Amino acid sequence: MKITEVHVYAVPLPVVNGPYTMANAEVYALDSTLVKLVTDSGVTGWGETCPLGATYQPHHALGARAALAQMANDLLGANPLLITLLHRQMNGLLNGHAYAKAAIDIAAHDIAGKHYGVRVCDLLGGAVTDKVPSYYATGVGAPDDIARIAVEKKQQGFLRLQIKVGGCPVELDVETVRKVREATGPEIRLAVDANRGWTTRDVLQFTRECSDIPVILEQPCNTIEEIAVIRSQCQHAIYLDESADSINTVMQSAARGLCDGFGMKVTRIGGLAPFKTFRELCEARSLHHTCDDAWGGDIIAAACTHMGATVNPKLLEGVWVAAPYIENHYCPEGIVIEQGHIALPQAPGLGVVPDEAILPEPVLSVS
Ligand code: 0XW
Ligand code: MG
Repeated sequence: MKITEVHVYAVPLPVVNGPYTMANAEVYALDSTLVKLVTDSGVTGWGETCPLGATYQPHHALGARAALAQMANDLLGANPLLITLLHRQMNGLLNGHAYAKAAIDIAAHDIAGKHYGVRVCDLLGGAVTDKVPSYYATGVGAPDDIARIAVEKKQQGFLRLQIKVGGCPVELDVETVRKVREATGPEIRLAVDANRGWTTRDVLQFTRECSDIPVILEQPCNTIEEIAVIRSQCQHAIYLDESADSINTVMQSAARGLCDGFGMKVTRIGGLAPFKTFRELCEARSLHHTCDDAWGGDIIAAACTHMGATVNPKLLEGVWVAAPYIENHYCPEGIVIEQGHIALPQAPGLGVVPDEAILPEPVLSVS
């Protein structure tokens, strides 16, 4: 099988009831990149990458499309079924830019599933469930507002909540987390995500003042080095997110005992094939993790859901998708969250297909 066409689309994703607020950013709309691969067998596959603005990570939409433009011509003729060779070819064409290569990887998995007549989760080793647990991430906000949202999400069936903190005095964060815990009770698992926004001093103050509340601290500080400094003084489990930007970093962090898990994104690590390696490493060291992405529509949501379905339930922290923040899905049978869970698509491949009639013209097409 050979890739005969590569098409790249820029798809705007306005945030419903925006902005989406984090310690270091407020976003009102995202700029997603969709990739369509056409093969000589007639099978097509779709991928997506959608950085969360230009500051969440060293990724941005124009960079993704520039990286794809850099590789596209040379990917013509490649066999998308041979995913390891495809990654090596991409790495030989462009150093880094894993978040862009991930869109090709996801489209290749979509093609392989359709070609073999199996779901992407089956290609990834097999699903343990057809109802994949999701979780909801609040924004940063006033303590009473966030507590109210937390109660709403508990009533909607979410069993895990991620409370955004940072970008404000840590005393306010303490008040927010305390009010959320009082409002939602012990049955809701809580992660507190500072998105790199806390200092080591903030972490030490939070962990002291909230030592009675069993939350996960996700990416509390900007760097792994800062987290290493406070790790032994922190009463709470720590997950790395933004800092876990490669398999190598994951291996080093696990070996140094720097974390108890990860908030991991499919595109940041380079796609579903590298994420499978990450999943195996976490299983070898019993490290909990999510299967998320920064943002994106139904294609990336389906990719995260397929991967999430294959993770050992003992270790899966949930699959975050942007669906609750997206009004116009570009896949008619899009990914939706019901009672805190996502129904695993059952059709071969990703199981979702964009309606090309509502997509804009491609910004790049090579054949
Ligand atoms: C909650 N997420 C998975 C979605 C947003 O992109 C941020 C991210 C996180 O955990 O940082
Ligand atoms: Mg995070």
